[in-house]
Amino acid sequence: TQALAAAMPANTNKPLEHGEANALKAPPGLTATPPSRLPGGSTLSEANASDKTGTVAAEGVNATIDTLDRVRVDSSGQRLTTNQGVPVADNQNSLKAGARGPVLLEDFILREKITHFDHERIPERIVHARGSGAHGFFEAYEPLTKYTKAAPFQEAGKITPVFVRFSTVAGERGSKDTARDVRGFAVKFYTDEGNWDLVGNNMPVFFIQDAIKFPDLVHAVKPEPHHAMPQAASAHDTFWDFVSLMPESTHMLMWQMSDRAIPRSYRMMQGFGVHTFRLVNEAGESVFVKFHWQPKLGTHSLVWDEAVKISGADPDFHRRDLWEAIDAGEYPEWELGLQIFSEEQAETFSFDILDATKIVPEELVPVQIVGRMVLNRNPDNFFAETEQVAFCTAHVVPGIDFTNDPLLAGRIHSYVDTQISRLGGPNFHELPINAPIAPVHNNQRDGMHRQAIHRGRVAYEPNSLAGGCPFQTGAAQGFTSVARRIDAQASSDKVRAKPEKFADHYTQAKLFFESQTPVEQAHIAAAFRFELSKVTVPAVRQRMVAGLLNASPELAAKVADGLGMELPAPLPLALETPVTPEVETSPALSLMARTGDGGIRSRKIALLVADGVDGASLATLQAALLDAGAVPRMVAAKLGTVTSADGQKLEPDATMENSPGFLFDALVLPDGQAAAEALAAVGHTMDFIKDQYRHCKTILALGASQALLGEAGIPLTLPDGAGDPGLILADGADIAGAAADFIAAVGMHRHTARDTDPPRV
Ligand code: HDE
Repeated sequence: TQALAAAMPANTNKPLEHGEANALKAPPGLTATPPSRLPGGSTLSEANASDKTGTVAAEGVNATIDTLDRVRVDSSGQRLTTNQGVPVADNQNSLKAGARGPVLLEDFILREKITHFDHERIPERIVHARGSGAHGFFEAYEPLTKYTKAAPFQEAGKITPVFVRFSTVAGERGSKDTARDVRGFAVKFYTDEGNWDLVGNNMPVFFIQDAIKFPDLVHAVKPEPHHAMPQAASAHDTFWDFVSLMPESTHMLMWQMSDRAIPRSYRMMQGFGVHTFRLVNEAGESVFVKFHWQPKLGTHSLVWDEAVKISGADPDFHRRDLWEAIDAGEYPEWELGLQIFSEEQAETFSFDILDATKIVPEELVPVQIVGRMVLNRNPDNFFAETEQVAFCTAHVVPGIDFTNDPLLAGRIHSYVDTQISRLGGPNFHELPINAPIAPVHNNQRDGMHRQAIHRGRVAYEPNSLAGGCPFQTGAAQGFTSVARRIDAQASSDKVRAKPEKFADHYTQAKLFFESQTPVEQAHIAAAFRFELSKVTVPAVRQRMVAGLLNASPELAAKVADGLGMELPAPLPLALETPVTPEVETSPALSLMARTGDGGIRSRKIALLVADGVDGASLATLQAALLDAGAVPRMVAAKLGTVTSADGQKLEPDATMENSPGFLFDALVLPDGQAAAEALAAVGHTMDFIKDQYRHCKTILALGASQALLGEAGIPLTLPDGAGDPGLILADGADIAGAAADFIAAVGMHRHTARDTDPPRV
């Protein structure tokens, strides 16, 4: 069984969660076949031997796991020992001078255990403290040798192992997942030319243009220093004080106030490298590049009221979602897109590509899809992997290079620096999760926690005593920086200054707002209203609205109205001549641009059950949902057997108390007169239905349970009197038809025509 379990990345106990079709089938013997997403049906390992161990993995084994095997510990069947390997006879009683006497200093077993415990914690990340990680692989679709010699892009089908960590930014390590915040999207590629870390976010721009402002930004958004509040929130005075004085933040604020800041799932958000980078080919020629990750499941978000409620009922909402999906073999996948452009092109743009508060609109440079990334294995140990992983923007490989973006420059310094205190010294690259699969040979020695045992007496270069090894490769093989003029605009004096185009703070903020659908715009306005309503100093609110006036008078007016204030005069502009942008709107900036294939795979659906529920129609619905890849859950007033009208014994998965309605993507109210009456008597049922309705989710009410909608005060028509496509009422006659309608409606994610401010229910 152990060998079988090790051979399968997914949890064998859970196959049915995602439908029979996805169940892991173990052929006779122990050669299990994990669900494979690789072309030709081969598994990762069969197609790709592990470079680190140099062996071809056994059939069905993920080669990227092998490298960590030497440090994996499984204690099943083992005796308990001290850290020195000494067997422990009694782990319950300390050594005492007599049963009621004092504990003895001699008790090395007690002291070792307590001492280790006393030092279990390491400092949390100064930002992005809360995160979740997973292993997987990147697969190139086509060789990109024309543009880059970077190892992952050299051949079609080439696989590079990755470890990815998603995070929130402001909250501490134990804070909630669904805060309004930017999400980190950090990818470590273990390439055969060394590690490449693409440390990105789920938004393509940033708050500031220069790294020198970063400590101020972070101090402003973190809990206020006198009372350490609020946790994981930007809705407080110091944040808005800072950003209202920092007009370059306006574009990023639009993104942060949009629904992108409350994703439905890590699996359903885009990722961006943010800065402009360079790709460099064998000939040393370089082009500019922007990196984009596009989720296969489409981009989907929560709504604010839902995010607030989830943070109470399940602070681990995103962590759980990622873990459960991978555990069940429902591997999240993203495609990597590149915007590639030349320096000459860049010079014609109305904005500066070195400015991280600007995007390159896709209308100017289309996104070219070059590969995909699949996350197919959960970590074995959160601390050893997700907590100790150390991403650094300085980790680039031959074929990838930096630009002069002044924000990037600070990052190239910061990440390595911060790991030295967070991970306790300069050898954090030796931690298993950080170690490259490419061999490491150099003359760096010693330091805290050194693990490598270097042989020989030579630790310098040049040398003759070790035959000149390890030797430098020269430009043909090794990393070389692209030789470019320091400043294309030819000013080479030392200055503390910025390029002129950096002073245009509003054109792209406007572009973003104008590119949103009306519902998204309404959510942005509501988010500004909510956040600024938490600000206690009216002058800060006024200054912020004065800044917004320069980006969108319409938005500023809405926000001012929402806050019950007069419109102030706009903030003065830093740039005298207005910029003429290349495009006025860019549809790709809307979350609606990429909603996925309309499928409902991995969506959690609640089926409310009580004694007397109609068993046959419930079973038909459940089967249809499983078939579509969804995760149906029977939810009841309390745990314990529920008996259907036809006498079947059902075991609910959850209760309305432990899993309230807003934790589910959609709701089924099954048929059965007695069940509907029993549910109507429970207040939780009403909350369940109201939240589903308010959050614009699909509700299917069958037969007798339709009465519950009336009892919960659900309007059956939209505000304009039209029918509500998210409310499906059906009698018991055509369950299969009702199931199909329901699945199609859930595939629309939300029914925003129901969305009013304030909400009707
Ligand atoms: Fe970071 N950032 N950052 N950042 N950042 C860190 O590194 C920093 C910025 C991002 O899952 C820290 O290991 C500076 C932009 C992610 O472990 C630290 C500046 C973007 C993660 C740091 C920025 C990011 C971090 C804290 C401005 C998107 C989490 C702990 C110049 C492109 C990685 C650590 C993980 C983490 C510094 C701005 C993304 C302190 C100085 C822009 C995803 O080194």
